[in-house]
Amino acid sequence: MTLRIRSVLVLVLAGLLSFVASDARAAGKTCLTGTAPEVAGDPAQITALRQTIDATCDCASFDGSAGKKHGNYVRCANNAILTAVGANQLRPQCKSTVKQFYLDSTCGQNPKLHEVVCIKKTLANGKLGCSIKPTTRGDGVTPSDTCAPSPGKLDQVPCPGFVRCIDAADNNGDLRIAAPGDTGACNPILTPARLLLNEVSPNVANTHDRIELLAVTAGNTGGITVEQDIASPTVLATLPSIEVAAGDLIVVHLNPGPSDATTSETTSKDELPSSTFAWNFDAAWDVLGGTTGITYSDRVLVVRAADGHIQDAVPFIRSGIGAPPAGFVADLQAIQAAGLWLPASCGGKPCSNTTTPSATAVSVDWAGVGSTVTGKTAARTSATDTDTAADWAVGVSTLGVPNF
Ligand SMILES: [Ca+2]
Ligand SMILES: [Ca+2]
Ligand SMILES: [Ca+2]
Repeated sequence: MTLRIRSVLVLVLAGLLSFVASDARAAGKTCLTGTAPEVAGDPAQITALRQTIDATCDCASFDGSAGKKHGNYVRCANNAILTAVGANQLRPQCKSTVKQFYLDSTCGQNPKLHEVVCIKKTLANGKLGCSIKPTTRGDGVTPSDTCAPSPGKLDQVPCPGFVRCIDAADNNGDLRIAAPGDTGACNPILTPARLLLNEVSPNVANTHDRIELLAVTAGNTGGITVEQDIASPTVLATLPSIEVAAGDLIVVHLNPGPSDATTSETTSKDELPSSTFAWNFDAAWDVLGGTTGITYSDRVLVVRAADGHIQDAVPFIRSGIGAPPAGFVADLQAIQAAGLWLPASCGGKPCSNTTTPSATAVSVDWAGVGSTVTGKTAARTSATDTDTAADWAVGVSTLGVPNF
């Protein structure tokens, strides 16, 4: 009798638990969907996390060897996901959504199988899917047709050049792979532009600071960020998708003000003309940055590619305010160690306030810049980028036009 009551209790409890569990699963489906107000923050949080993961877990370095297998890649991504959740930078409901981006990747897969991103469309219902499929057998040469279409039933398209399903198949950029927003075709492969920091106005009143970037190669700017500091970076701006030509200038308007446009130019340099928006430049791409300005002290500014690699880094100091703080010195040492700034050391030692030359002496001094949008700026003075302080000087603003 007692045993029977216990069994009933166990059954009831099990039922309750499974009810709670299915309820939790339902909550788990609300990432990017649903009407809860916090859902609106998901895309920005996921985008920021993807950049962190790309910078931390370099797909190309997971070559399928011991410790560098697909599982290691997914674990690397998942660690970053859990860290973000712990820091309230990702809602727990989004954990599995983001993890799936990295599960569905070629990173670390067996190199003999020549895996590829494969988009699948079921013709009967138009449903889209995407997975990673081998293009050869284990001998590395015999073709495998697992991503071939099945006439009348299945459209399948391989997307060579992509390492993740989400990058290849999410055509409308809503972070989900689904019809009708997505088509079942591979996204075009965009060549990223390479940008240099070209001119900076870091001390404009009301933090309407300006950063001019120079495209040294043609390509797309989508996802390129401008950041302040290395060890604990602040993202000042994330560039929209613009097809730029070599030599094009981009002016980033931080904390946009009363005479700035309210959107960025993406189709032409005079899309939002200065006749309407007085602070725009008709010969440059005007792009809106975030609401945080540059801290006008001793700071490293960085241009970071969408894949996480630093394209350009420049250490700026403001002479007259004393020796640089430890955070600046460490950031300077980091870009020197990465080969992004010269000299590589100060007399053979990491540059500091006590070395010869000092951390200050190898950095660009931006003291003397103006406090209006037309005031003096720090700018490159030569077309040759030597990654040294000698490339820069403070002078009359040439924002929106070539420096020399
Ligand atoms: Ca989509
Ligand atoms: Ca413009
Ligand atoms: Ca300029």
